Parts: sequence; C-alpha cells; structure tokens
Amino acid sequence: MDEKVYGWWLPPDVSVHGAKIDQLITVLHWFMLLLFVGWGAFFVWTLFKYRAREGHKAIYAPVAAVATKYIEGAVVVVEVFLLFGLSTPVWLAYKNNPPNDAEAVHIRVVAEQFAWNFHYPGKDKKFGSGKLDLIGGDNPLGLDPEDKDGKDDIVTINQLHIPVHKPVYVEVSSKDVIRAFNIPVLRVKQDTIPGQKIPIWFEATAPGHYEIACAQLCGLGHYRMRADVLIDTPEDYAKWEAENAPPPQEAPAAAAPDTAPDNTPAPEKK
Ligand SMILES: [Cu+2]
Repeated sequence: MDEKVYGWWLPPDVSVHGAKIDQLITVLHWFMLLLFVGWGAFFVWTLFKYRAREGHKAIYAPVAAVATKYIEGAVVVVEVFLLFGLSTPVWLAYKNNPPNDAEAVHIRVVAEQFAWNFHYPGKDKKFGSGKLDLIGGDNPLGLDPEDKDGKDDIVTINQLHIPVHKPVYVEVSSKDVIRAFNIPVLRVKQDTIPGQKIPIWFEATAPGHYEIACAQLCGLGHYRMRADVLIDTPEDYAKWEAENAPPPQEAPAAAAPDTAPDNTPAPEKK
C-alpha cells in the first residue's frame, strides 16, 4: 500500500458518492471554524474587558444582553439547517438507493478480535451457511462443508478485493463486540454490531491499494485492525476470483495431498 496517498487533509476520494460527503464535511468545518473564531474572540474580549483592576467591581448577576441572544438563536437556526437541510438529505439519498441486486457484488464482512473476515458467495452468488460450533482457526466463519451453496465460497482475512466501477453491497457484522468498518478512500463507515447484518454499499471509481481501518475502539488489539482493500480492474478481479475459489478448506487434504490446489487453476464446477 502506498501510504503517501494519505496527505494532511482528507484522504483521496475514489468513491461515487464521496463528493457529496466531502462537500458536507467542508461546509461543516467552515461553520465550526466560524464558531471557533467567533466564540474565541468573544472569550478573549471578556477576559480583557472584565479583568480585575482598580475601581472595578465584579458583577455576579446574569447580564441582560440582547445581542448574544440573537447570535445564539442564529447558531441554532444554522445548526438545524445543517442537520435537516444538508446532512439528512445526503444520508437519505444514499440509504434509500441500494444498488440493483443483480449487478452488485455481494460480500459479507465479519469483524472479530482483531481481524476482518470477508466472505464472498462465489460463482453461484449464494452464501454458504455457517454454524457456531464449526468456527475454528481454519474456518473463521464456521462455514458448513456439507452446504452446497458454500462449496465455491471465498473467505479471506484482512484482504478485501472489489472490482472498480461496480456497485458493492456489503453486510457487516461482528462476532463479539461493536466495531466500525471504515474505508476512508471510499467514504464508508459503518458500525458492526454482533447479531446484526447491517447493509452498506459503495462503488469505486479507480483501481488502487488502500486501507481499511476499525473506527471504533474495540479492545487492546484495536490498533492492529487494519486490512487491505484492493480495488481491482475487472480483469484482475476475475483473475483473483478464479485463483481463490474454491476455498482452501475445500481441498480434500487426506485424499490427495500432492495434487491439491496447484493443479486446479479454475474453480470446480458443481
Ligand atoms: Cu477496533
């Protein structure tokens, strides 16, 4: 990953919906700057004007000033406008427009201590089912080997591959505690909650190698919940899919240890 792409300001935006979010962030920051400078200047002015000095007596009763009431009223009006006039419409436009089911790439994300599991449905576009008691070191999602829908599924750890220029529909969940799935360059951030599958979607506009972070302090290993997101060209994505399906646990290790994955370049058809 090229860390130089992350400068001092916002990370690069390679998302279809990112421009609107950036616009919102910019407006909010200018408003916060205005408030900060305004209230800061007022604070310094009061320190000077009401400082302890000869012939001056402190007043303990509230001051009946009219101007500050108008200013406070104006701040409330602007904040209501920011929330209901700018933020809510952007959020609703996003949340009410999930991508077309047929054309989207579906991925499930399951967070755990302290890693990200990515589950792809494979060629049949059906996720294999999982069982809690099957979860183990080599089967982090507890996928049932008997389930035919799961035969061609791909499971990766800390490595998310997505195709460029294609909507991606992700359901995020967590095995244990609340975390937050955050891909800064795609302007995606969604809490992961145990027991819930929360949908989120995005579309990348350029290939590249970036970073996923956990944006919710979730334990001692929170700092190492970094993962790679690889935005592939359609050819690279197809190649990666072919190379990684079926998943490693599918290989009949006891039956044919020598001929296992090397001689199977293409995914097996069921
Ligand atoms: Cu975390």
